Amino acid sequence: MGDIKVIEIKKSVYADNDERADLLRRELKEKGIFLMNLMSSPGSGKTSTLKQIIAAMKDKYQIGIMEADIDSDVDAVAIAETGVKAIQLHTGGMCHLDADMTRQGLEALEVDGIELAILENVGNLVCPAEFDTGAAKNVMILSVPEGHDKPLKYPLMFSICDVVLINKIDVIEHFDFDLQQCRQNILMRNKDAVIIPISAKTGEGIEEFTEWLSQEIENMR
Ligand SMILES: Nc1nc2c(ncn2[C@@H]2O[C@H](COP(=O)(O)OP(=O)(O)OP(=O)(O)O)[C@@H](O)[C@H]2O)c(=O)[nH]1
Ligand SMILES: [Mg+2]
Repeated sequence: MGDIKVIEIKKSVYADNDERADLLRRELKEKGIFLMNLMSSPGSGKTSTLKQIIAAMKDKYQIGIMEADIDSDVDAVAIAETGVKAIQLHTGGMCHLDADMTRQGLEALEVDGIELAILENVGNLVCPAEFDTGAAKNVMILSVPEGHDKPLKYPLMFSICDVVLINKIDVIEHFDFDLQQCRQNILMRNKDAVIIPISAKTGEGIEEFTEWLSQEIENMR
């Protein structure tokens, strides 16, 4: 597919990212646009989970997706196939997006009319956690093959996320993954975290998540 819009994001020059993120959050709220920031390690299932979320919610909300990557447009192509508005953001080698970069992405997405905008952040558990994008909610995915100890190793990411989706639950029997221990490790970092086991392959748990998301969208209005 050759008609995917690809935006080369310019590196931010602003030191006051937290203030710029708060400003963006306020502006989006006034416009009635709910921005969700989706983060995880590479390959844990962000794009696959987005496809499930889109299938469940696209009849109810106007959705726009920003796919951030260092290079390539494979994720934006995959999302565009679902029929929702999708653009690819290239970060020029940077491993995260901050509020100004997110604003550049939203402008390129042309968000007027969009009710739910989702940013698939660059895949890693470190840098994206350090920069507030201005999103209304942060959601992360931890997949079963990564192991239940990740909240111990990447504390900041788990502490800033409102929801932790434990993905690839369909293959749990093949891994030494202790779901109960994982829950405890997550709650140790963030006692308010909503934890939902899902499978982006079978669709298990997706409804529980989309119900949470719909409720948050309505709460913002
Ligand atoms: N068995 C199983 N495989 C899954 C599941 N979710 C994703 N996968 C597979 O995991 C691989 C990576 O999935 P993606 O959705 O591309 O992961 P991603 O987080 O978007 O990857 P990056 O954008 O590269 O960081 C693909 O081969 C998917 O088919 C799941 O719930 N169960
Ligand atoms: Mg992806």
